[in-house]
Amino acid sequence: MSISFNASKERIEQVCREFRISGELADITVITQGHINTTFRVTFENDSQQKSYLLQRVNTYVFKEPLQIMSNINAVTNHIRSKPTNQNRVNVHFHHRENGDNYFYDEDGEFWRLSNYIDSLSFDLCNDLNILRGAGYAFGEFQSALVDFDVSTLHDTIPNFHNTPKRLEKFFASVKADEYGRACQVREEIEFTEKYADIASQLMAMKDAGELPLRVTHNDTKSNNVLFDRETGAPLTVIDLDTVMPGLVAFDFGDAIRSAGNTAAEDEADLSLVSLDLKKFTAFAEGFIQATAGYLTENELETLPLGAFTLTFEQAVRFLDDYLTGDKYFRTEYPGHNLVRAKCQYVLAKDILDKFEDMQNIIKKITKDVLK
Ligand code: GN1
Ligand code: MG
Repeated sequence: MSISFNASKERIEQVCREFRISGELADITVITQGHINTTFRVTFENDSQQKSYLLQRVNTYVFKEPLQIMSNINAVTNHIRSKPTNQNRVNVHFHHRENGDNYFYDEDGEFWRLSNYIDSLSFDLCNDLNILRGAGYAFGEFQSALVDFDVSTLHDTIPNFHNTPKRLEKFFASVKADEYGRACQVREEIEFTEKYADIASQLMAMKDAGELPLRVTHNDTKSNNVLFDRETGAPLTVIDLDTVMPGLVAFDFGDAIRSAGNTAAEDEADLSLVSLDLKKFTAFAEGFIQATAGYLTENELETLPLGAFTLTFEQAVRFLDDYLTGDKYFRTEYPGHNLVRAKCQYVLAKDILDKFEDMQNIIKKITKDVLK
């Protein structure tokens, strides 16, 4: 049983007991996916029967109001549960403590929560087009289930999360301050950012002009945030609802393409391997549009490719900003990791731009086929 992420076995056990988990602690495994929260699979044994749970320490540097994220998640998942759904669906539910809270602050002020563990498959990088279609469908279905949810009741847990112009403003301030003396290493990336800042700001401009509706969006639609059935490959549920907030459809579609449409990993160091795979793009878009076409506006459908560029570009800027400001936001595995991530995302953003027309034609064709 090896534990890193500086949480002791004793602390982990103490927290689980707070959530009224009984039995003998049999195993703790760190789940390394995710760059923000710290996640463990904890297994307890009762009468020779093992049962696992998912334990998370929420990063309160990123999520300043963890109670607000719990409240958003509760509201949204209750709404989804009230809807008719396919038989495959599995729900994430948080355990309560004796006092009724579904969270626990330990004596160091760390915020913990515990949920059921779903035995399933998830993919950081996937070449199976059926799985990608399923991922598109799952994220689309998530959004359609919330189409009648009152957006204004959600807490804005990370204000301006996908406000690209705001992200750019902060980035250029970091370049100017150059606190760690790293800006000289990334002149090319800074220039690229300056050059495409306007295109990447178009989505927000359309939102501000009332041309795109605010909806309930997931906002962190990485491919590994969909769980699949181990046997059938059917999507089971969408996870990681911490960033559920009011947003644009293009955010969810775009961030998913950034992640699932890449021919390589998010942090691939060999940039010659990084590109947008139009087959993956098509598969994801087919699933997504099938689940949403009934209500998406023409503008929304039209801005899906722009979402793919904008979210990839924004992510490049966020990784590079974190590199320039001392790697405080995203967890890194080695020095310079955020720089490697940023370069990969810049190359992908450029390739997405080069394939813009192809993407537009694909979306048009899928929309026509689905709506027919
Ligand atoms: C973070 O925690 P994780 O890995 O699901 C980040 C996303 C980024 C992503 C990049 C709250 O998500 O916005 O797109 O890393 N989450 C937050 O891999 O900032
Ligand atoms: Mg996340």
